[in-house]
Amino acid sequence: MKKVLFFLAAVVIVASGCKKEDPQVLKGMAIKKITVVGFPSLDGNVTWDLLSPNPDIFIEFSKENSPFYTTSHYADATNNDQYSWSDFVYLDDLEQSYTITLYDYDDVLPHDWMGAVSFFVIDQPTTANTLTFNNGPFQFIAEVEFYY
Ligand SMILES: [Ca+2]
Ligand SMILES: [Ca+2]
Repeated sequence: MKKVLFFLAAVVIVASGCKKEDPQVLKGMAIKKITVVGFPSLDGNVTWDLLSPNPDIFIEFSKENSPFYTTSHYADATNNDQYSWSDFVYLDDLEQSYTITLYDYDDVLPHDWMGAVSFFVIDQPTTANTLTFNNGPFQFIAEVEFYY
């Protein structure tokens, strides 16, 4: 009788093991931290603002063309410094492109567009912990985690 019970227990363990989801199927990428390391110092030929000339930078996440997350802004940013946001943002759509846009926060809307990078999660190297993106002078480093 003991042998039979052991056999049954072993069957149950094997069966429940088969129910586990395939760990190799990518579900998305979490951005844990973004650090802006460069941006255009001028808005064309003029400063970003009239009174406090340096830009007041923040980041907007959008999927296709729909924004879904916006960070706080740093006042009067300069290219001598780096600016980080430790906001967790989940990118869980593998079919659509995401865009990360840098803006200069303005009291009088619209905010000034400073640069943007678009990408698909599935095009990113899933073994990476940090990814570097750039588009012209706009450059940032993202701490990421892929989840399955
Ligand atoms: Ca401005
Ligand atoms: Ca300013």
